[in-house]
Amino acid sequence: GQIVHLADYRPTDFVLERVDLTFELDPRATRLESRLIFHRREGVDAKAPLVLDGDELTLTELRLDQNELPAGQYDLSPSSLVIRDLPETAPFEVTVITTINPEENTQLMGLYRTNGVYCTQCEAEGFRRITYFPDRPDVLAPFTVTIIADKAANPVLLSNGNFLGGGNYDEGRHFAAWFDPFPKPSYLFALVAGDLGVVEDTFTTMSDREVKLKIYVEHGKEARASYAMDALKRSMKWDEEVFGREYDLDIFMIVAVSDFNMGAMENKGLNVFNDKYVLADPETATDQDYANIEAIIAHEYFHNWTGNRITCRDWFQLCLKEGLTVFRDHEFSADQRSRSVKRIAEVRHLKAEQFPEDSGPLAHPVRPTTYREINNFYTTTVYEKGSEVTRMIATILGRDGFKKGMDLYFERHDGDAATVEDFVKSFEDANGRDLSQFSLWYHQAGTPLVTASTSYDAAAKTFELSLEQAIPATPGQPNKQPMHIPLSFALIADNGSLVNAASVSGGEVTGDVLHLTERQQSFTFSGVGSRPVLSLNRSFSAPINLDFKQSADDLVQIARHDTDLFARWQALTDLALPNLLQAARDAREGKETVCEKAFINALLEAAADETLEPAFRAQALALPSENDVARELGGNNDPDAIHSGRQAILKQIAKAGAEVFGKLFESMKTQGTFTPDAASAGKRALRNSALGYLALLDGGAERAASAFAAADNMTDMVHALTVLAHRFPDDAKTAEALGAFLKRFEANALVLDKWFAIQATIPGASALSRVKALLEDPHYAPNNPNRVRSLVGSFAFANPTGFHRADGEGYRFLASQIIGIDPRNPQLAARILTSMRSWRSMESVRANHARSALVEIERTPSLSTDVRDLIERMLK
Ligand code: B3K
Ligand code: ZN
Repeated sequence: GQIVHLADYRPTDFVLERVDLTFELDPRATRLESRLIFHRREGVDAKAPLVLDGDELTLTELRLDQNELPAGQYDLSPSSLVIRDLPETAPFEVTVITTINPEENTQLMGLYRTNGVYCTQCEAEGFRRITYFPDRPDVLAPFTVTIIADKAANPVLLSNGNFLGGGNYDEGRHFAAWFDPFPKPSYLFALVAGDLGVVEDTFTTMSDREVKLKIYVEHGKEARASYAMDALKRSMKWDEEVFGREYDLDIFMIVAVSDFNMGAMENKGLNVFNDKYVLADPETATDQDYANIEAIIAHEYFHNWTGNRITCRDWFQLCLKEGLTVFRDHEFSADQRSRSVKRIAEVRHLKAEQFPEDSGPLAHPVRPTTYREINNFYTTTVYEKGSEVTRMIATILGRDGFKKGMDLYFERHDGDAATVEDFVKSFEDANGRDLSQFSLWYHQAGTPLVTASTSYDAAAKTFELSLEQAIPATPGQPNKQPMHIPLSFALIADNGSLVNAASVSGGEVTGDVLHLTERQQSFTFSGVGSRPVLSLNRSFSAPINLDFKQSADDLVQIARHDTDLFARWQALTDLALPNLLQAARDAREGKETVCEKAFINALLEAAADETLEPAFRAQALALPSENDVARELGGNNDPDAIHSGRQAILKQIAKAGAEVFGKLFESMKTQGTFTPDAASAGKRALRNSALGYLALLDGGAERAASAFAAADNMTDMVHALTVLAHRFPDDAKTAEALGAFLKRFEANALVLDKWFAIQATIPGASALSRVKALLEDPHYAPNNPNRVRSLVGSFAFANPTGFHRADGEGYRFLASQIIGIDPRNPQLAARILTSMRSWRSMESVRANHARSALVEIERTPSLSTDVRDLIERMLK
């Protein structure tokens, strides 16, 4: 694990012209003949050797222009193959024959086996585990791939591009050949072979070409792929309509596999998916599962242009494809569903995941400048903050300006391995606008803190807004420059209407956006007849922390009247937070807590407001989480106090709102056959949040148990089961329901994951013994990433009281799990370890236990680079 620096980037010495791969698949000894045609790049020293990357490969033959290479002409190390004395100018062909063992590949990087199916994962640096290759994203070439395999065991043979042909081979084997004409880097290579079922459809593109669509799943699961197919067709259409992007091959394939380290992978023409994000039906999938499938199918499809046609010059540019593609999938989901509700969910996720990363030891810029292990940079900062940065470009340039910039980017860089600078320059050139200050968003880590205060001058009819920005120090970046922060705003009058000021001075204002560019800046609105209420950072136009002390009355005014639903939700959240913080303090001191009436009334008013869509009301009722409260407290956190304080608040709301919740539970029942559309999902969400409150009242366990028994879809079932298990863990009804659920869904791995996750997140000190018992359950599968995440991951990320036990047992347990998982699957171990990223914000007893657990991991010999890199940064 050497540290890689952006500043050291230089192009390769040799240009790769084409790639021809022939695989002879065998579970334990797959043979690959790779033929690579190179030429020396102009101006490169005639003595420069060719350096190929490799990892855990057995080299069996090496030829140059079909002649065996003498031992003296190359050097082999565990991570490279270096070939010397190559032609000065003429193209040459290197033939590399290697043998690999897919069956023993537990890292799930490179070529591996999952349920008897061959499958690959190459991003970021997995192709070097398949063959020696210049395994970096700026080496692009067309690939021809021939796959030879036993026909009975592997009727399906897939790779990227268009199908060339196939047929019988020898001794029960057959073959298939694929050609991908679009030059691509090795990380986008894919191969799948096995016995799979398929769902087929077609899509006619904007220029009237018919594209074959195929989704491959395990036999018997075909019916569960129909929602994914529908989402795919909608994605293809949307990308044509909104971004003008047409699909380019004759066929687009998706394969769902059950062992996968992440969500999915955008390999050219052959996306490989974690089956969790493909398979769904009403009996087994929740509304959240449907929404995730829609978003991830879209995300991977959209990569065809943002990632594949235009790829990254080096891995420092990862946000170029990821941040942009997340932005595109967010916009897609917003168009398919409710835009405001989608925005609320995005911001909740951003604050829950990215904000803690950005304020802890793992903070890094959206475009980092160094890394030790690139796999550790597939972070929420690169993805979600990267998306927010793209969104701000759209906010600053407006819809048309953004479109012009995107069009220019596609036109200029199609076929390129590009950089963040190329991307920003396209927007600058298309709009004649300097975005250099704005670009600091890519380079400065840390969530900016904007402090706002206002004053109204009745005599002068002016309203003044004073703003100050500060960007906290982050690892390696002690001092920060002021950034360009676009703040959407509205002024709301007493009667609830929006006020237009006669003029604004003090800085740039475009439409409803204030451009904060100085460290301190005041905007003065003139011609304002009475004191308005300011709604600031509407739609979360900038990913910042806002310190703006508004009165409860002002927040209620926004919660009632803002035309931006996001801002209404934000106001309700801002009303809730002080109550939750006070409740946590009170709980710590053993005091009763009293929730403010103004907040409860505003919340219940929104809950009962039939002009508001149910999904919005459900979002309002889902108060800030325990982790949200911990983040607001900022340090010295005691999760037990946060939990009991929050429970006390919830109970007071439940009491005050019993009638409202009772009505909602009845009226929001969806009728007829299940449909996963957003409106129906919204009703279920609202009904289920009502149930959550009702379960806090007398007879709660019975209510939850009967809701569980009556549930006719997975959303309602999981929700009722969660309420039962989390509130009444020791009740006989809980044991009975968990048992019934297991019995009914035992054969369905994705539903079993839910069964594990619900139990892993039961709050309280008893959680750990429960989790340990579940590790011994015959249904636990330590080599299946989904299962490990659902048990160990849910416990560490989503069970604050259980995991952060004051005696440190939760941390010690996590350390032993990490140490156990790491040798088999470093990426999985590293991902789960990031649950410790905020350890310094715990109160001192817990923080000391956390440090010891991290040190225990650090002392383990032969840790993976993935885990070691995280541990070192977390302990620094
Ligand atoms: N590009 C992949 C992620 C690869 C992660 C490698 N450790 C999926 C995606 O973002 O679409
Ligand atoms: Zn992506």
